[in-house]
Amino acid sequence: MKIVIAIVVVAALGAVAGAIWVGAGSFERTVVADPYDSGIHHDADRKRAQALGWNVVVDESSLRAGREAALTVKLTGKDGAPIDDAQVLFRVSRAGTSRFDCSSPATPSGGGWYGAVLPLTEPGFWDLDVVVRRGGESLTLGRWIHVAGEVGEGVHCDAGLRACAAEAGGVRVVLELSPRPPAPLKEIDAAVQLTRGGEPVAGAEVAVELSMPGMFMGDDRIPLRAAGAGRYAGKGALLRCASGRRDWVAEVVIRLAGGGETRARFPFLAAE
Ligand SMILES: [Cu+2]
Repeated sequence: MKIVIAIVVVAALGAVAGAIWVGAGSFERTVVADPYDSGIHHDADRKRAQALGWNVVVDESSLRAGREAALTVKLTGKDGAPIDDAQVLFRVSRAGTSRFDCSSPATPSGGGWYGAVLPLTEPGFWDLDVVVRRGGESLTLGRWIHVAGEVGEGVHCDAGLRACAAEAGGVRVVLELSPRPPAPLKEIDAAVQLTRGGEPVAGAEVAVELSMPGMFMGDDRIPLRAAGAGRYAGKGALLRCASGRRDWVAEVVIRLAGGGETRARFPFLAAE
């Protein structure tokens, strides 16, 4: 009797798995075949961009759903040299609806980076058109982008598990640590996004200080380097606590270009 039930269960699971697979497959086809009006144009532009050596890379690591989502791309030319003198426009939309259509001119921030703040209000896949104008050329480069869920906020956000945001001196600070959670004696990647009123904060000096509340763990400081569009990133390492404690605080220390220092504290739990 038990064997019969097991066979039925396996068969049922098989049917479910099949349904999911078929569903995912047909979704993929629909999207790829979707003949949205500029599709043919895109293909010609893609070839022209290849001939020119132009390339657009979207920085998805800091992309979070929200009314003021910071979207940044890097534009490069032949041999990967950054292009800073282009006019760039972002156009975003979602498949099958015009409800989310929006466009915005992007602002250059050096090193080939261009950024704009757009309402990417829902997590998931979006279509991005990057319209690049430069020296008589005007090309539209299409990209699929994945927008992650909203950043957590407040004292209960564990920065070891997700991106967390805090306000510090009028600046919105988003911290991301990886791996998740950070492990002692292993390399740790820290990335910080700074915005003020939705605008990226450039030219700041940023570092992440790792400490344990009420316990001196030595100076553990990760200096971050500017990565364009208000983003700062760097690598460091987490120490191991001899007492076995795992509760750390990552404190983002920001020295603003106009002077003045501000700090934001992000508690997190390290891996065992
Ligand atoms: Cu300790």
